[in-house]
Amino acid sequence: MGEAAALVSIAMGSYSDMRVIESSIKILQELEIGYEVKIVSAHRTPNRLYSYAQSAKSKGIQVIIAAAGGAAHLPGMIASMTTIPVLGVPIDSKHLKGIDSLLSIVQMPGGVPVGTLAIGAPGAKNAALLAASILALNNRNIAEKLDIFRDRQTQSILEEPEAYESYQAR
Ligand code: RP5
Repeated sequence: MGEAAALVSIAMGSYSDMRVIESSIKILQELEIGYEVKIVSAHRTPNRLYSYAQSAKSKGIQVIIAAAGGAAHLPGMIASMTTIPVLGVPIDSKHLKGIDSLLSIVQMPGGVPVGTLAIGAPGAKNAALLAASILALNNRNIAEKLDIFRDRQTQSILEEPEAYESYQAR
């Protein structure tokens, strides 16, 4: 997916996580960063998990976004098998509203880090932006696009509430 070679790989535990991961994809597309999306379930497809994590580096992947819900062991398991930075997105699960996912992902014992983002769509959006920041350290093109994104975002926050009506009508 994406025109360019994938630098970011998104792994999600289930196709049902796609509604959250759309927020990552939107940002990666806007910044024109090559990406791939895979469904990798730590407990339902363990063999796929192993080959996914162990082959990521040789495929040229530089950042992994891993989204999972419930007893969300996917990001930690991926991180255990690669030194590529892993950004964990806790899915806003049905019964515990993502608190389960958040605690499962964020509480990694010292030694194998997972950079954990917020629960749900805001976390997915920020995971993509953080991936872009990491890539931007060695990629001027991405750095410029990220600066433009930030400038536009700043411009979209108007000082006077009344100004929003005319701004939104543009
Ligand atoms: C996790 O279980 C997935 O990441 C998903 O968030 C959750 C529920 O999966 P489904 O029952 O929708 O397949 O593995």
